[in-house]
Amino acid sequence: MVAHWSLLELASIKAADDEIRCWHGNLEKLPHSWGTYDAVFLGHSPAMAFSASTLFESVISRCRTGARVVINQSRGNDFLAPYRELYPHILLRDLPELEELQSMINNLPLDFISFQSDSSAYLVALEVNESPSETPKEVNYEDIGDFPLYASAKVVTGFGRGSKQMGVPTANLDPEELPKEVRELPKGVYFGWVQVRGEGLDAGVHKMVMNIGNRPTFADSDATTVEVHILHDYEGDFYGKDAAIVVLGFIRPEMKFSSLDALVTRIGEDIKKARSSLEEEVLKSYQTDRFFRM
Ligand code: ADP
Ligand code: RBF
Ligand code: MG
Repeated sequence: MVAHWSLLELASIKAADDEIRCWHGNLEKLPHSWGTYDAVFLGHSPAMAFSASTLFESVISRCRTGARVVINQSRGNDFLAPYRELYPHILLRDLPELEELQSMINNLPLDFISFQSDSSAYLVALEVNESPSETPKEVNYEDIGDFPLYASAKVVTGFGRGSKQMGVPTANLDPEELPKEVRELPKGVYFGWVQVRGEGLDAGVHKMVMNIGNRPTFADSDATTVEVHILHDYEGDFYGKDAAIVVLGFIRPEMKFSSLDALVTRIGEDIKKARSSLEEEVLKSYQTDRFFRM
C-alpha cells in the first residue's frame, strides 16, 4: 500500500504494478478497513503541513503491536539546508534530531530501535509496542466509520414528529435499501451532503445532519431509524423520492435528553458543527462529487 500526495507519483506506481493499493492524500483519512500494517516507511516530506507527532499517531493506529516504523531521507538532513533558504514557505520542517524525536515519542507507544543522522543519511527505526487498534474497547467514537460512505435510499414516513414538534424535519431513509456500512454505524449524529432525486424537485446538493438510532428521548419504538435533516428549504414534502447521501463525519453519540427543548438546542449545535465542517476544502469538494451527477 502506498499513500502519497502526488497523483503523478501514484500513477507511476500503478503503472509499474497495478496490484499496489494507492491512497491519495492525508494518512489520517486512510480507512482503517484497508488493514493493519507490519511495517510503515515514511519518506520524509519537508513540505508536510502537520507535525511528525500527528503523523505518528495516525501511523500507530494502523499498525499491529511489534510493527516497525522507519523514517528515511537518503541524502541526510543537511541536504535540505540550501533549499530551505530558497523556499522558506514550502520547506516547513526539519527531520527531528535525536532529542526532539525522543520527546515526540515520549507519550506514544513507540520504542527506539535505531537512529542515524549524518551527512550520508537520515534513518530512524521505531517499534510500535502497543497498538491501540488491538486494544479492545466498546465503541471508539474517535474512530468511527470509513468515510466517505455513499448510499441512496427511498424517503419513507417516520413518526410524524420531526417537523411538527421540533422544527427539524427529517427525511427518514428506508433502512432496507441502505448498505450495511451505513445501517450499522454506531448510533449517533453524522454529517455530510445530500441530494433528493425526483422530477420537479430541487436537485441541489445540500448540507445535512443525520441521526442513526432509536431516539431514546422518546418512547415511540425501539426500531433503529436513519433520519436526515437537510439544511435547505424545500417547497414541500418528498416522500417516496430517492435521497443520495455521502456521509463524511461523526459528530456525537445519540443521547437521551431530559426535554424536547434540550434535544432541539443540541441539534442546533450539531447543525452549526456540520455547517462549518463542510466548509473545509476537502469536505466541501464532495458537494460536486461525481456520485451526485448520476
Ligand atoms: P416523518 O416523521 O414522516 O419523517 P417529519 O416531520 O420528520 O416526518 O418530516 C419529514 C419530511 O419532511 C421528509 O420526509 C420530507 O418529505 C419533508 N422535508 C421538507 N423539507 C425537509 C428538510 N429540509 N429536511 C428533511 N425533510 C424535509
Ligand atoms: N433523538 C434522541 O433521542 N437523541 C439524540 O441525541 C438525537 N439526536 C438527533 C440529532 C439530529 C441532528 C437529528 C436530526 C435528530 C436527532 N434525534 C435524536 C432524533 C429525533 O428524536 C427525531 O428526529 C425525532 O424524534 C423525529 O423522529
Ligand atoms: Mg422524520
